[in-house]
Amino acid sequence: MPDHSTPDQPYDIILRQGRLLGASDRGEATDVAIRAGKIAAIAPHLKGTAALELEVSGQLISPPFVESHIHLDSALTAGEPRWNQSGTLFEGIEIWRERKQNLSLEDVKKRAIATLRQQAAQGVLFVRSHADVSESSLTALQALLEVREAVKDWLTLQVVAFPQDGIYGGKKNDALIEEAMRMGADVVGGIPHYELTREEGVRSIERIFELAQKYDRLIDIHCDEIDDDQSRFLEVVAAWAIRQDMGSRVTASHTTAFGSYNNAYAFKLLGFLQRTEVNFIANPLINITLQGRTDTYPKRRGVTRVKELWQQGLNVSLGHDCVQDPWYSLGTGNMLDVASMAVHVCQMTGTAEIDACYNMVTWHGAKTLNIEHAYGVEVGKPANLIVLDAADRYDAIRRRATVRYVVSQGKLLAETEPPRMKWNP
Ligand code: 17E
Ligand code: FE2
Repeated sequence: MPDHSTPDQPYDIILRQGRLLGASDRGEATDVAIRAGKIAAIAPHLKGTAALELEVSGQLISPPFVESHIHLDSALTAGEPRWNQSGTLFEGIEIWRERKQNLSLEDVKKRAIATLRQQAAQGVLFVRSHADVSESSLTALQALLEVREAVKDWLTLQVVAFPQDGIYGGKKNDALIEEAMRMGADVVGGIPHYELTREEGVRSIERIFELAQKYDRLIDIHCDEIDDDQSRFLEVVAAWAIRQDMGSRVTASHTTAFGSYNNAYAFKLLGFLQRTEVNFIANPLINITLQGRTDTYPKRRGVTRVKELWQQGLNVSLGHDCVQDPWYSLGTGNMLDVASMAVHVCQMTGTAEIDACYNMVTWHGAKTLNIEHAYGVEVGKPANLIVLDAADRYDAIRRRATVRYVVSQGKLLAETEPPRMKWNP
């Protein structure tokens, strides 16, 4: 790779001797130079100078984490107005229904930006957030659209118009989701398993595809987020994706019922899914806590078939889903927590499987968000990268390694010192 630095034209930043991760390699020691917001050069030893030189030998240089599924409108509201005592999805929806009666733009924006800062400091620079649009003032959506603009110099935010109470669960909801499209939501959402009837669930999927076509938007549906083995909306999503030939623009989130389907049906469905390019998002932290609540023992894990989908070559990414909200009172926004939980809950413990879980919070997330063209540490691409205090993917996940540096759009956005222990025997 040519070195374009001259004494009159230094780089902005040079990272020295980090292990640069590609999607399918283990990382070779190299220098990476950044100028004017772009990756300017990558070579084993760059000669130029830079305003900021970072010695990162032995550490990983990776593209940033991608948070493909979170609800920023409800983030940081755990306990308001009350705690979720049953731990179910449905009690969460009821608590949120109360909390969302007194949303203001300030309230949502403040919590969303605080959450995004927490994420970005831990290396997340691309986020897809759902915004509940089944509340008649559309405050959550308006607020997240304003946040998308407010953070755009350091983080890319996609906003999904998410009809939490169902498109047909309230008289105004259908009009509200269409208004959300006109206001500029990036993605159409849905929740077919929570529509009042199976038929309305199917109809909601038709409506989602119609809106996506009309407004030229992506699709991301909360699909079959229940342990009910009869919840079979994923097949409807697959059918529409095949007919409309828009698979890679479509995402099925959660699909936890897939973990409860009988194998005869699941294998047939896997075959249909392979005729699509539908993306999948599992949220292992939330799925393992919300699902299985009606079981005694044996108790199901309530997570979709991550390993099998991945083995079949389908695109699977992982999300945090919640940070301190009515569905999940824990969470810090750390994507390595999410990847670690996937390793455990999905039994992805083989070496290639652990590496895949890392890729599910990086490259696969970028594919889900349809931002691959601008993603990756490659010459000419926007200079977004992180440096992890880790030797490889396995080490990063095992130790939830500290994200040492976060470079966003060519600038050093955040630095964190790894904790240092003093041993006094
Ligand atoms: N709403 C929903 O339907 N499912 C979820 N997992 C969350 C909100 C967090
Ligand atoms: Fe969700």
